[in-house]
Amino acid sequence: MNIRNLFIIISFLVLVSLSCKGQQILKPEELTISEGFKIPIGFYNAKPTFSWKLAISKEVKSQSAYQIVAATSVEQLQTNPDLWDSQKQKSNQSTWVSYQGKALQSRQKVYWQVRYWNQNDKVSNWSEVSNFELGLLNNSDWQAKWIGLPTNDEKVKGSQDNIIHRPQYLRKGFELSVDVISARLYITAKGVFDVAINGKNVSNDVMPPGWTPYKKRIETLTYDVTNLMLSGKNTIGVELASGWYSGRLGWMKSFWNDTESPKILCQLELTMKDGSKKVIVSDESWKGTTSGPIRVSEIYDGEIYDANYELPNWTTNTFNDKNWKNVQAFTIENSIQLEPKRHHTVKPKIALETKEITKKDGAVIFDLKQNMVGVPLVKVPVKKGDTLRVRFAEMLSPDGSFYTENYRTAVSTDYYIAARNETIEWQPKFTFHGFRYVELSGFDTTKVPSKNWVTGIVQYSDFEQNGTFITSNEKLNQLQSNIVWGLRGNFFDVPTDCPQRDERLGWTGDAQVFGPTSLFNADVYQFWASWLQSVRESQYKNGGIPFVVPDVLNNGKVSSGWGDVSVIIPWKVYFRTGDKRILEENFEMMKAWVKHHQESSKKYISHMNSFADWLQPYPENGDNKGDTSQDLIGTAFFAHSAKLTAKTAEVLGKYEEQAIYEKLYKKVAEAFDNQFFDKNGKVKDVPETQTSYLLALAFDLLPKEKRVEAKANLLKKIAAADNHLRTGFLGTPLLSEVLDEFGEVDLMYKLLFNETYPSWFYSINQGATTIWERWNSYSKKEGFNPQKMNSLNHYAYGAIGEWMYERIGGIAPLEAGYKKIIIAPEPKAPLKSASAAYNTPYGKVVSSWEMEKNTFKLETTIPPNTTAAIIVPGDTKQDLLFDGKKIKSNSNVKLIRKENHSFELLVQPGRYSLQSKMN
Ligand code: RAM
Repeated sequence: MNIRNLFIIISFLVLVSLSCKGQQILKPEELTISEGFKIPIGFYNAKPTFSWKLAISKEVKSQSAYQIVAATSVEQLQTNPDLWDSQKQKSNQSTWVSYQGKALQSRQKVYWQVRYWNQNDKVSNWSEVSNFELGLLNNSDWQAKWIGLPTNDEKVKGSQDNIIHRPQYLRKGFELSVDVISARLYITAKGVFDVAINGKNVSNDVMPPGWTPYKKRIETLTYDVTNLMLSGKNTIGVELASGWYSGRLGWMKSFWNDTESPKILCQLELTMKDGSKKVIVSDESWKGTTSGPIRVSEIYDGEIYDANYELPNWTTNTFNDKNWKNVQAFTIENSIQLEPKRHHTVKPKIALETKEITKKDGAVIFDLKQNMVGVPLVKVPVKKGDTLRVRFAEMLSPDGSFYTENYRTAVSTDYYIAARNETIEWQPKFTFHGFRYVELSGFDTTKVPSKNWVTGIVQYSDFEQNGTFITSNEKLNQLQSNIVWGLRGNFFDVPTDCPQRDERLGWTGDAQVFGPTSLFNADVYQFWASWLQSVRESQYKNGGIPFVVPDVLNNGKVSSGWGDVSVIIPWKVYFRTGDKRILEENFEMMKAWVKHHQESSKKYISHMNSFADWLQPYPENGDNKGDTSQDLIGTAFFAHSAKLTAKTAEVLGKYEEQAIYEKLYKKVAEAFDNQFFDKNGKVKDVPETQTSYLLALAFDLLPKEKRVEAKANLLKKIAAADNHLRTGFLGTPLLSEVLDEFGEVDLMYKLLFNETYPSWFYSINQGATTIWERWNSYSKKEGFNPQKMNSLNHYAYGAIGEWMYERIGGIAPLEAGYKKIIIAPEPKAPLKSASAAYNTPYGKVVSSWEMEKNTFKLETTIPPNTTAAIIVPGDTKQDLLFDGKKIKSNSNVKLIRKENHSFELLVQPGRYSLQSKMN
């Protein structure tokens, strides 16, 4: 062979290998564990699940197999995975794959990687190496003690004669003889805390550890503080306030639990350069004082900061604590489970600038033009001795004054007492407010107020947006914005009803109706999974679920439609994520709740107490509970929860139980029909309301023939209300579901686009920037609803979001977890276009449509490892165009039906551009 031929052969081989390389399947991306954690430290679960996404490429439609490896180090991972090698598993599962390796321990760090095979059995590259580190999983991992000062003894009184625990400042200095190479701080509080080491903040977490049923479980935080450690002397300092632990939660004295002095628990674990270990714990050796600058801090009432009490450098080595007291120390109790926090803490997420300022009676009002939740950051000139007063309001009264009646007894006012002439930069730490307006008084009046004196720091549980929804209609976009702000405002570590008045509690009914909508807007799986643990822990022995979780009302009472959160949310979360674990974790709770329903019934008719169709408009009886019969509501939810429990049993492969609950559901449905409906599908013996029909139809409680008649009766009721809704908390989320199922999308559009009371746009027309508690919380004409229970940030009616995304945007799961997706938008006037995007567990789905004269155009993206049914509305006598050409079935697209003014396609992952003629 001559040199030239050799050269040609070598060039050929190089080219072949290069082109093969080009075809290499891209590595899996976005590795997460359990409910979507990225690279957590202090992780809560020693038996995690693994998820990954397939990269978008022409070569990858689906996964046919995967391999996961896990090891104690990166080196081991690549040579000999010492914790787990799943081997090649033939499976299309790329989400929630259970770890099945060696048992993992507290503090353990695990490195892991995954690769997959595509539909043609071609293997991908290995993913990047990911990792997680476990927290302290058992109480026995703690050597530390609960410590604090006996603040209860100080007998300081708050605004309602409640006991106030002055915030405590706790510190400890220690010396290290060897340098640190790794440091972990494990910490929590009976109360809320902020921690610093050597003068530096450990994190920007807001009011950790958050709120759980403290008598059963307190969450712990883990921080990597390696970079904060010094050679030689070190100091740790913790600020501690009562938070949710010992305050006046609940609007009546009988609910308060304000006598227990707050405490902290912390354990700093150090690995030294020479390999040795050292542990610094909270114990009797710590010192504390209540003579620090935060004089008072209360969730409802606000914070008082007195700069005269400042303790410069108190978290550094230079501070002298000889005048501080010795703390009290208490051994940890076995009855309270200490568990790593299982969802993200509250964080400062958005900074809102002031848009407008006005002067009023010597004060200045700052308008952020958005109702929000969090704290103000004030940068204000003050003079020594001044008391700066910071007040809040969600809205102004017509005369420009502050509307604060709806805060009820929550004083919601912060104070800053100035020690020097200066421009301060300050924000309260252990309280939060719900507001759009901030009023300042008591500043240096020689200075001219300016907008930058106040910034709104929006705080909420640290999740990211997961879905987007935008249309050609401004008011609908405003409604979407109001829904998202309702979510931001009421996901403050737990789901709350409202964020501003003397309540802010984890109302179960509100969570039940809004949960599904929240799952579209944000990655809140962790948030719900975590709160459901609190719900389980709060369930009464008789299976009852309290009104609020954590159960600060502690009155043993239940309500139908509220307690059903225990069944509905696990099911909805499962259906959106496809993760069976949420069902496994909650199955026992569901069964116990259904049993409680059963015990509250006679002959399958419920007599359970209920808040009923809470805040229904125009109640004939004038009651907040509306007109729909409580027994009817209770029986409907009894049947529905039994049915969802049956479905859960089926998913979990518990077929005997499935049969039991199916039978129960049928029995209850039959009793419901006999008791509340006549033979013409009309409500009998109890008030005939929109909600009674909605419950019967949504929960499938009538025989088939009667459904049609019941629907006709529902339509009559709606027509009699001048085509307006008459639904409260329970009925509203079912309106869209039922009208849609029965082919009444036009009517649903009508209700959604109604401008007059009661409707969603009514509040928008009155200037709402969040969802209100009442359909008529305020009107430009009549002012505020005279009832004091009048929150302007209450997410329940935002439950319409679910339908907006699924049917206006057009994205819904057809199978659990969006393994099979349905893209079926309903384009109707007055909309000209709508666009939705959602990050499913498999990747991003897009559905974006527009109407141009009579041409309908749809752009959609379907992620790898899923399939989708696409329903395109249009005149089926004319052609459906795909990428501008007449559609032809191929391996990616199959036209499976053409009827009823629509085309139905079955498609593989990819991007599709479709076009039809409407007539
Ligand atoms: C009020 C709130 C809350 C509701 C209960 C029944 O406290 O409006 O949202 O769930 O009542």
